[in-house]
Amino acid sequence: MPSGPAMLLGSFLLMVATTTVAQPRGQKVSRSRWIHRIQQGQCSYTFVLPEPCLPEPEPFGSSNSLPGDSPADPPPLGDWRSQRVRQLEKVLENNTLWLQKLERYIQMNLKPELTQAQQHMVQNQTATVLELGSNLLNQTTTQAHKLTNVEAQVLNQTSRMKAQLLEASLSTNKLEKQLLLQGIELHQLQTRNSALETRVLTLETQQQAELDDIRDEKERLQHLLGRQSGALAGLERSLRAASSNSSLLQRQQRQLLESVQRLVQVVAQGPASAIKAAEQMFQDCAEIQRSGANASGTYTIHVANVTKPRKVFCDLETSGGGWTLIQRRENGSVNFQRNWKDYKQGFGDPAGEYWLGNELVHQLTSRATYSLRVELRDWEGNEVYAQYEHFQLGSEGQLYRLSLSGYSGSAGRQSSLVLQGTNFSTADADNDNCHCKCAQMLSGGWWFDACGLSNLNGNYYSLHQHMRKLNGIRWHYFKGPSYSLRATRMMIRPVDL
Ligand SMILES: [Ca+2]
Repeated sequence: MPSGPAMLLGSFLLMVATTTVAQPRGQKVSRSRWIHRIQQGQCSYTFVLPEPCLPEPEPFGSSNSLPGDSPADPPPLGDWRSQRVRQLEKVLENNTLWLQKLERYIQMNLKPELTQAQQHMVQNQTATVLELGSNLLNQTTTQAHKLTNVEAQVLNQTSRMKAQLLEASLSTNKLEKQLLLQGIELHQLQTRNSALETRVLTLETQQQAELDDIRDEKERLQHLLGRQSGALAGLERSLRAASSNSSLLQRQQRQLLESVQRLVQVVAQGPASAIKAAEQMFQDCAEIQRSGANASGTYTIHVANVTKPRKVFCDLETSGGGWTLIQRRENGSVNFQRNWKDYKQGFGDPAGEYWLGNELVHQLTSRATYSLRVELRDWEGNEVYAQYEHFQLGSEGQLYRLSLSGYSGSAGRQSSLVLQGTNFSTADADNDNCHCKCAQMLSGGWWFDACGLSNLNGNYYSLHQHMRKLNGIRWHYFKGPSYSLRATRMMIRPVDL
């Protein structure tokens, strides 16, 4: 394979031959110089060549002619040609010499540069190889160092683990020994336990037998106790009858005294007021019933400490009769949205809807022990009642405080009225246990607590409008908190009827 400079030289020679023989390709600078460029890789070479100088051939027939010779003979054609060939040979010789010179020059100038470049390349490569070698050597030593470190660590770990294994095996041996000892102890305990169990069993059977004896004894005693308590109850009953008889006698004596006083007054006033006095004799419906009346209806009563006689409705049939109605709702004909004074004095019609009045009820219930019966009817035709064994109303100074006890009846599993210590409230007298004003929110006058589970004096709502009414006629344990009832009655009678 030819080397780079040799190829360059070949190209150059080819170029010279081309410029000499064929048409010049380069750029003409002057009359006597030619510039030629060659691109070799990244390098370009520029050559400036002298233009070949050719002697002008003598014109054919002009040479060797002497002046005055006329007409001289032209030279022969063969001489002119040979002359021309000689001239060309001379030119060729010149060019060859010049080329040889050029070749020498190139050889002298290019060779050291080439060898220098080769040496330089070789040096560079050697330096790179040496650097790589030293790097590799460094890395190898580092790795070897790391390896020795790791090896040392592994050896340390192994020795530590061996020591631990040894310790573990020692402790395992100890544990095995302890387990063996414990097993022996456990066995001993089990044998003792079984012995104890048998003893306990025998004791238990003995105790069971004793227990059975005791139970028999207890049953005998209970039987005896039952008989004795029966006898006691009988005694109590007779005692209560005796005491009630005595209180009834006292009461009748008092009433008789009052009647005598009134009769004395009547006699003193004359016969005109005799009929009126007869009406004033009855304090409540129970007395009217005792006097012989047996039909429910409107009657007139005169309560002690109450100046005017009052018309009331008496129920003389329900559950033994003798009931004085203190409240009745049945059709919404009377407005129950009233003030304190109205509820104190009473309002409405005794034959229809009405409220007897807190003052009168207070006077009645403070003279004798009364019971209360509340009767309720819903829009589906169900009728229930709530009965309280004892009912008493405080004075106006006590805000007509309610006292109830002994609830029974069918209007719910428990009372919808708070039994003790609830004051009466109206829209203009807030005596409830709420920060709010229950009477204003729920309407009517009632023993609101805060604000309680009932209000039989609420707004009256007709059928289909009675649901979801918080200010209606409510009794929680009968129909829930927002069902407005169809009809209600509240009535009282003395306990010792
Ligand atoms: Ca309040």
